[in-house]
This record gives sequence, C-alpha cells and structure tokens, in this order.
Amino acid sequence: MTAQAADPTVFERIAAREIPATIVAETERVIAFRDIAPQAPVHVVVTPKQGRYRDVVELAAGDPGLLAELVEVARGVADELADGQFRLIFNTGAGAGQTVFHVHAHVLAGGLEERTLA
Ligand code: D5M
Repeated sequence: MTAQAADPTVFERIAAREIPATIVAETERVIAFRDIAPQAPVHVVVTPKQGRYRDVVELAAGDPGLLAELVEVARGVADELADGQFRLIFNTGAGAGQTVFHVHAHVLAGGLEERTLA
C-alpha cells in the first residue's frame, strides 16, 4: 500500500516549504532536516521530497536508486555535522515506532558511545 493518494504527510509539507524546519541538506529528490524531538546531539531526518513510499521496504522494492541517494545524503550530513560515523534507523511499522508514514531515515550521531543496539 502506498501513501500516494493520501493527504501529504508532515515531511512532504516540510519539503514543500509549507511547514518550517531546519534544513541541513537537499538534493533534487531528497531533503534532510533536524528532528523536532532529537534523541542525540545530531538527529536529522532524511526523506524523499515526494510522497509515494510508506517505509524502507517499499522504497527498496520500488526505487532502490532513491534509497541509495537517501543513504548518500545521510552520509553527507554525518560528514558535515559529526565525524562521519552515524546510526541510520528506519522505523518500519507502527509497532516499531513509526509515526510518519512517508519513508525516512533517522541519522543519529554524537553521544552514542554508551548505548547498545536498541
Ligand atoms: O519518526 C518521526 C520523527 O519525525 C520523530 O522523531 C519526530 C519527527 N518530526 C515530526 N514532526 C516534525 C517536524 N515538524 N519537524 C521535524 N521533525 C518532526 P518515526 O520514525 O516515524 O517515529
């Protein structure tokens, strides 16, 4: 199931400049901005600008090139804002904590030394 016919999500509205955000990187198809509720010193959301894929599983199946572009933007953000080492998280499904059903990655960096996988 895709979100194509649904109302735009908050992330699509950020990409359309309808909602303010602190944008830290952008390409033709991908945008990165600071998470409103940061879980680490660097916490950036990286997401496609256009709405179609709900989660990373749908994106990987439907447009692997866009997924690769998203990862590349995440790497650039981590290079610029941290030391190039980062955690990349795709919450997939409500039961896993996904609240915005427009595929996005969380880039987390800094202050993670004491944390384990979860
Ligand atoms: O991640 C959804 C994330 O989106 C969550 O960490 C908060 C963030 N969020 C929600 N609204 C905004 C706005 N307006 N600006 C920036 N960040 C926002 P999920 O993986 O779906 O739980």
